[in-house]
Amino acid sequence: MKPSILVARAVFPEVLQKLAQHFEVESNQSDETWSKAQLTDKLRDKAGAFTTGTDRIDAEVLAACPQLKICANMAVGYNNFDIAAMTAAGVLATNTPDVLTETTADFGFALMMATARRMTESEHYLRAGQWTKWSYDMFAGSDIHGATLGILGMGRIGQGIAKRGAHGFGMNVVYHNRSRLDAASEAACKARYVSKEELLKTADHLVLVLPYSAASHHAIGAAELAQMKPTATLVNIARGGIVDDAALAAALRDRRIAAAGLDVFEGEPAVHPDLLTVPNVVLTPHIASASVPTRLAMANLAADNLIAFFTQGKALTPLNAA
Ligand code: 8YV
Repeated sequence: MKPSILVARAVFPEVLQKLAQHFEVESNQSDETWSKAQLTDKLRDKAGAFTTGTDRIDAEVLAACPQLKICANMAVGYNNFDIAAMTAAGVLATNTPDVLTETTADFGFALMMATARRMTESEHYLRAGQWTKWSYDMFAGSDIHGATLGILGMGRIGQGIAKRGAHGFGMNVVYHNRSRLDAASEAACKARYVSKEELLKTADHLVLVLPYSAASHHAIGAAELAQMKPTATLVNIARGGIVDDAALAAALRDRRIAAAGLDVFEGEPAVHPDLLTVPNVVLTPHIASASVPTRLAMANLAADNLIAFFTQGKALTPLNAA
């Protein structure tokens, strides 16, 4: 008998077909939003799960699902998983590294440019019929080329953004990370390691690409925003909760920094109401990895993790040693 799995969210039909060759699949192609109790109920008799960042797997869920052996996340980030609880329960966790690096770095760079050059703010103005004449300072923003690019979190995506900035736009790249990169990686990115304080003080454009954890909760709050240049921009493509969104909205309103670009939010899909009222912020709905080829590659890697685990006893990109 084929093992039974749950695909918790809608996914590409071809990926579902591939999974159906190996598993009894219960899927959610209508993409209903399940409560934790509903998710737990659906997982109760399953050996595997195909999850996304919106599906929380913690000790409570695991306790109700003793047959569960693996959860394959279609995301590189995995803060929806309680890895310690999964390891304790003998449940393997996998994610989708590498396949989304370049696409997400492209988006981070695009969001930084849109933020610095006030693209959505000016589009709203045009659409509202307010554009009646040219003026010397209309939507004048800040430059990208030659500016100082600050990166907080220098993993694969951070390095991708650094390379775009250093090699494509002649930016001066500084970064801060839990651990310093080796010399060869720093040279490839033309990036200089600095303290968090120096990063905040010197960046013209600060991009956040660090994973969410208790340690990175509100890594950018009122105190950090106060250290940034009043002309600086801030981009968050990492996770909601890394920025204190209320503090950011206040800083944007008072022009304590120039602008922000946000793809992720605390408590998303809800967005802090104050962010919706300030003009100097570009807002996108968590789409940094959303190119068609990349989303397909992510879905295939999550599916291939399930297939490899059940057919060869070994997943491709494991996160724990369950
Ligand atoms: C996903 C992401 O779209 O990979 C990640 O960590 O944030 C995004 O690429 C999202 O998490 C859906 O699972």
